[in-house]
Amino acid sequence: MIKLYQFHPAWDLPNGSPLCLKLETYLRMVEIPYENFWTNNVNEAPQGQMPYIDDNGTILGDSNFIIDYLKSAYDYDLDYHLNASELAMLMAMKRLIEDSLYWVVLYSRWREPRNWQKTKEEFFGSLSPVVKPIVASLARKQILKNLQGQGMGRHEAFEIYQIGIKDLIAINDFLADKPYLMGEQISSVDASAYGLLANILWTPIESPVSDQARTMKNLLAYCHRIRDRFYP
Ligand SMILES: N[C@@H](CCC(=O)N[C@@H](CS)C(=O)NCC(=O)O)C(=O)O
Repeated sequence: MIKLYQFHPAWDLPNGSPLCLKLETYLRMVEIPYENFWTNNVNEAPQGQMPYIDDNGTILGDSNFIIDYLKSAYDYDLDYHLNASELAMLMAMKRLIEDSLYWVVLYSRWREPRNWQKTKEEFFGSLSPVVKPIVASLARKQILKNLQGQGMGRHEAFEIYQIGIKDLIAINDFLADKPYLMGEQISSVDASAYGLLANILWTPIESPVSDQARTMKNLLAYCHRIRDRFYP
């Protein structure tokens, strides 16, 4: 059985990491049996990031490479019903979620002082009072450095949230009144979307982006639909 390594669950979510939640949701969508191994030790991950899997000795990191591996190893393609142009659309939407909106969420959690206290408590609260501030501030420093490197962190807060709101509107408009992003049937981009949107909607991290998401009826219904179906 696949061993899924990911961070410990956070808030009321199966995972507070959007990409860990994405992969767990994907495994549920394709009904491949897996066992959760919760750990905060990124040093054991092949690329130093979560999630990663161990499938009978095949150890693999990066949610997208893992999904590609699962497709060939288990001969199950969630996107089989899509044509080339739909697959291109799916890819663009996935990149928007994982390579743009993801960084806005990271900023809201790790950079904003009011939210940082909540992030710190949730992610590092179980550490001893001596170790907690040191580990938390080292992790924060690294994430802020990544935000600078990626470029999102170089903007003013209001610009970052403008980017995030535009991304959300694009997802919401693309979804429109379809049950899933690519239509009637679930596809791999729904796992990406759920992983991030659940982390925007259902955590105590406040931002103009979470405020906006909570007003989007179709998007909310969509997230509830996925939660009810795959996390009954
Ligand atoms: N491209 C990777 C990105 C994984 C990623 O960014 N993981 C984050 C959590 S959502 C992480 O492990 N961060 C800790 C770190 O970078 O030290 C994927 O899709 O799995």
